[in-house]
Amino acid sequence: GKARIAVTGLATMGSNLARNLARHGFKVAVHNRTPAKMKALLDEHGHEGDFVGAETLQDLVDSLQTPRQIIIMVKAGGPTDAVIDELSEILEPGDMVIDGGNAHYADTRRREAALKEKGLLFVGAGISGGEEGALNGPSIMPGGPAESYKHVGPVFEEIAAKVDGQPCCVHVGPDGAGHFVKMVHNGIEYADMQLIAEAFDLLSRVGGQTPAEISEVFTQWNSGDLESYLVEITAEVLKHVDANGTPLVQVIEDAAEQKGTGRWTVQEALELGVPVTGIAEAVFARSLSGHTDQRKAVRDAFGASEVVAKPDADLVDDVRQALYASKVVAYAQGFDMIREASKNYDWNIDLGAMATIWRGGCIIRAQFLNRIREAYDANPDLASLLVDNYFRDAVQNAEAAWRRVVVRAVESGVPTPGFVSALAYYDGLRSERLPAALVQGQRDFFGAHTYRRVDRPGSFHTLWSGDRSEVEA
Ligand code: NBP
Repeated sequence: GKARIAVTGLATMGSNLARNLARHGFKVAVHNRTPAKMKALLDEHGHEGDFVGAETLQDLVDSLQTPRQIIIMVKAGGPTDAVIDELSEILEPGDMVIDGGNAHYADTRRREAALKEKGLLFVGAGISGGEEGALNGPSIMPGGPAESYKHVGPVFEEIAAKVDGQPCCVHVGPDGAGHFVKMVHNGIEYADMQLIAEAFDLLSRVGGQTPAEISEVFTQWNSGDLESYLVEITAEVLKHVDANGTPLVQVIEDAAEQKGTGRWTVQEALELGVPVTGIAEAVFARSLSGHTDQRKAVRDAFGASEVVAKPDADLVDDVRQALYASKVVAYAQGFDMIREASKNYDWNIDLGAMATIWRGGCIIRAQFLNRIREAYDANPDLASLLVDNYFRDAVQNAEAAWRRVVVRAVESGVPTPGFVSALAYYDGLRSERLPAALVQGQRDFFGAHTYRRVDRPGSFHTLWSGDRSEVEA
């Protein structure tokens, strides 16, 4: 018989996804621009399931049941467009193209609209979990028309990670919703990693602990509120020594790279006007780390900062609480961003469902996401994750420790932009009055931008260069 589904693009992600499909009993047609990769997949893994090798896209299309479902797993950007263009020439109305790559959601919107014209269904699916996830169960965030999910949803739910028996896959919303949510997922991942790195830096430089000792701390934290994949792998990385017996973390170049989804998240947040300070600080911290010449110039000019270790009995637990509170803020900001985009594009995204499908398969998988799901399930209109009872109590309990840690960091010269900005965000939201009032006054002074008053309705302007009386604008 014909194949149930197809994968084109058989680099790491595509071949692992195809194997995952085959292992779950789906007959899967496979294709790669360079056929050697397709043949290698069949040679090495053909025994794992029912594969059909296709030399050309036309062969691939011919090998499928109708309506056809073809997953594209090629490099994002131009290569994805090239494959979509070619497919749209040979597919028939009702067929479905699924882009499982890391596309920008705006590209997904454009592609969906273009394929709709041709009677084709287009699904932009965010797939998280790297190569391991693709093979053993990723978190899948499919967008596209609701109708498309009827066909591809059951397949995706079958191959996705499962937590408590629930698949880490749900229809996110129309057109670019899936890729948008995947993008924010990656942004949150940046923030979470940065906060963990700051915790390590404090325990190392203020606490005077060795990487092996800090590894133990993270292992302990992993059995509490902070239990997560990222905390778990942090402990693994920290305890690893290289062939010379040196802790690996001490010999890895301290310049962090990025592929761009964190930057996209911040760019989109700026457009939407959502303060995702945790993600922004994480992206900028990576940029700063990469400016090695500039770092050296400033170290030469000022001398390298000397941090004197001053451990105290409370440091480890204070850092744990600061990490937790900062993490709540970073996730609150990320979910705010999804909510704003959902309103903006009419996506109607269920925030609790997003937390649910991130519990397994993906990089930010964590116990914590159960609490987020409960929060949004109890009240889908939460003004902020921070006001949910559980998180309010958690942040309130952590607040004193959080402030102590920020003070320690600032006094000792260990940069903690994630902890500091998260606290500033929290304090900003809590302030009865913000100095934004003064900013409005300044704007009115130099640009007659007007201001509103707290005591009566309307817009006002002070005649700053005249007699400084107030006029209604
Ligand atoms: P790559 O992103 O490295 O892409 C390599 C694949 O793209 C190969 O199959 C290659 O074919 C194909 N390709 C290229 Br390049 N240009 C093409 C063109 N013009 N026409 C047709 N095919 C073309 O693969 P990957 O790392 O497996 O990632 C696949 C997708 O999944 C990407 O969008 C990526 O961002 C996303 N993703 C990756 C990860 C991860 O952990 N790596 C995680 C989540 C998502 P060839 O063999 O003929 O050169």
